[in-house]
Amino acid sequence: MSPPLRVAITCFPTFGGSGMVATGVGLAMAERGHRVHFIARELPVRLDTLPRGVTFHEVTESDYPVLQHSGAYPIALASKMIEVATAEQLDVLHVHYAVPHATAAWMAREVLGDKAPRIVTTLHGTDTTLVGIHPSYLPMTRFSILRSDAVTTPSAFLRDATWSGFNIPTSVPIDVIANFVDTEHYVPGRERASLKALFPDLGEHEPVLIHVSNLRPVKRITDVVGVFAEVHRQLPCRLVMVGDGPERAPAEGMLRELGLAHRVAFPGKQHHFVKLLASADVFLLPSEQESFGLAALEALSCGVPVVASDVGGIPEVVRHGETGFLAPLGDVRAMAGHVLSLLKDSARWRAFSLRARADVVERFRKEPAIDQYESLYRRLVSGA
Ligand code: GMT
Repeated sequence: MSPPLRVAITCFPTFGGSGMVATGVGLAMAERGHRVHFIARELPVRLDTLPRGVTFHEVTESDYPVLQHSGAYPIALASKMIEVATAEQLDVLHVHYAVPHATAAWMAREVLGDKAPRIVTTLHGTDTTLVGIHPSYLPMTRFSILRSDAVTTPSAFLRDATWSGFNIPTSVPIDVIANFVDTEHYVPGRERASLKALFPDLGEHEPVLIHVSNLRPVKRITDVVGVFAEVHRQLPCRLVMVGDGPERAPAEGMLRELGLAHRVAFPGKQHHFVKLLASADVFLLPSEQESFGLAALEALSCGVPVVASDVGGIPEVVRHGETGFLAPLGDVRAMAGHVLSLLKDSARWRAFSLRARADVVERFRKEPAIDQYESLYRRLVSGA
């Protein structure tokens, strides 16, 4: 039997898919008996308990006034990586989201020399499509990606966007390891209680649409509101917007202007929202860009059909006409039409729901994804 690995994982600790995937990988590796260290600014959101085999290392920065706004965090992070790698004799350092994590990992390796762990960089989306290719970050991000021992993306879309966006030859390997979902946690289970808690006057058969995100511009929150308003015009319904972010206030304003504010709930950031999610009828994701769409995957796992924009990696997750519908970016009317086609035909909705769950169980279970990460780690450590 191969010896357990010593792995460190770096991610953003905040709400967001990259941190959730990173945490899921780390916890699953620990369940398999590996020693796992999380290195981050704060305890990652989904790491609310530290199971056996898992340690958290907080990156702290000097509060010296001169350093304010200096962007010295990558240096503090690299220093912590060096400390942990040395003390724990790490085999692998797996960073999620390239900016600035892949660069900090490269700096740490320069210092550690022969004793450095293998570096795996998992790109997640805007680190390639938006932030990483911004001229302020591009040269260092490209360099850090190229200096990683392995690079992974959650979708073929993001692999291709990385090759083209950073002008990296396609001969440079990028492994696609699709994001995964805990299908035992994200289970179908329709009940009205969690919806009634948000809408005490909810009618017995009144449909509920749901959206979950960090409510940033890339999610096109006004399109979520637009789709809801269009559907509501033809079929009275409700909308739940889970999460928080800069687009919340404009969305609330738009809903007030439309006279629909009372039909929409904003419960804010939620740690445990699976019951709410599973009880909704349709999940909306009209994003401008999405390397994968983890929230849509969680909805599908609960048997909730998804209506989304046909962009990025979403078509790799949502099967158009089978588990949900895809429409051109910004086509609010088409999306509303798709939602209505599901809500007005219960047999159709049920067929989509069953297929959604079955497709997720077939293609996006956690264990096969963790097998892929584990064999990637083993391959790097063995030097093959
Ligand atoms: O780049 C971001 O928007 C942040 C990132 C995150 O941390 O949530 O989201 C990206 O990574 C997720 C996990 O792999 C994907 O599910 C999201 O689609 C992706 N977001 C974008 O591409 C906009």
